[in-house]
Amino acid sequence: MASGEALKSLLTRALSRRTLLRGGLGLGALGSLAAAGCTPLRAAGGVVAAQDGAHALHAMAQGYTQTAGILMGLPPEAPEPTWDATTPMDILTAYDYGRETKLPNGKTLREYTLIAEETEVEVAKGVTYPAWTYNGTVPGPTLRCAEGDRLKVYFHNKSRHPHTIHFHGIHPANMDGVFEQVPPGGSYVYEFEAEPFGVFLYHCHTMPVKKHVEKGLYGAFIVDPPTPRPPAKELVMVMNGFDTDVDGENEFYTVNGIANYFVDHPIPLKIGEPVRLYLVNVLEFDLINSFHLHGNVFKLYRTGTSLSSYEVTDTVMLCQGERCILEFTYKLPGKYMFHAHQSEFSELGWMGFFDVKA
Ligand SMILES: [Cu+2]
Repeated sequence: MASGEALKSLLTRALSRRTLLRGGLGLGALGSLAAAGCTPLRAAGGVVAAQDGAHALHAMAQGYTQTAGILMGLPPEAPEPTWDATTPMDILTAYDYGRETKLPNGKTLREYTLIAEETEVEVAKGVTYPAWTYNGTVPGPTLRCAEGDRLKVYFHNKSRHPHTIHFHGIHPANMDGVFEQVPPGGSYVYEFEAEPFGVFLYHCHTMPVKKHVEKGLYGAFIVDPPTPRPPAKELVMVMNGFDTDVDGENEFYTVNGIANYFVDHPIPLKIGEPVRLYLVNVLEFDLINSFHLHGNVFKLYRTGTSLSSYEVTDTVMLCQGERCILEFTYKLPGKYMFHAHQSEFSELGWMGFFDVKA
């Protein structure tokens, strides 16, 4: 039988472990925390991060912290961010192709700068939200390139929390934005070859991921096929939501960041004009989202990874993180609605119009 003292010690240990685990601090992280102590974090490139205690603890609490490759400050060779879209209408047609140069092997190098910041954004008429953003908007820049391009993404964290960038698509494990948590003031350079072609997304992968995504750290990532798709009017819609009263549910549902924006500002289209819509779902909290087109049907290319395989429908349902390309053409003039086919979402802002004219 355990003595009173032994039992007390056991209970204390169990309790502190549970408390730590509840805070997200796993046993593996405890090891790295002890190893890191209060000394500056070191990486292959030398002393890089003298974090203050609270932020170091926060980063370690993610459980995945590795510091290799993390720099302090933005590397001087990083290009100036060029993303200047502000409204959902801007985001519909804005692409960030990065700084383009040729490598000695003839391949294209594209260099992008993404900066995580805390930004107050408008999410509905008269409603602002304290978001976490890449380059100041929710969604962040639509990064665009072609299959086979070499990409270098300079990520700098100007916020008070650790963040990363996790890209969907093929790349090495240390470019995946999971293990290398970038502390406040830190930077990381993601470098990989863009493949395969399709419509992807990027988002922060710091735990709790639910929080870091819901706060606004995401954007569309389009990889064009080596032979470009046929000409069309191209649009990008990122479907999301905002939990403005912090109750773990969305109060507003949007495309490109502001509820009902495309009700007030219908998207102009022309009769007979081919339209290609890159659709990304990053909605947090709700398991699915959808897109329904009125007065028409579309070709649905799931994930955009095939040029020939599609289905023809008028509604597509996407889980969080799923993407697709829709192609359609209007034959007749008029105002046509598009919206989530979850009526609740559409009533809370996920609705808009195409205004089709001759
Ligand atoms: Cu984050």
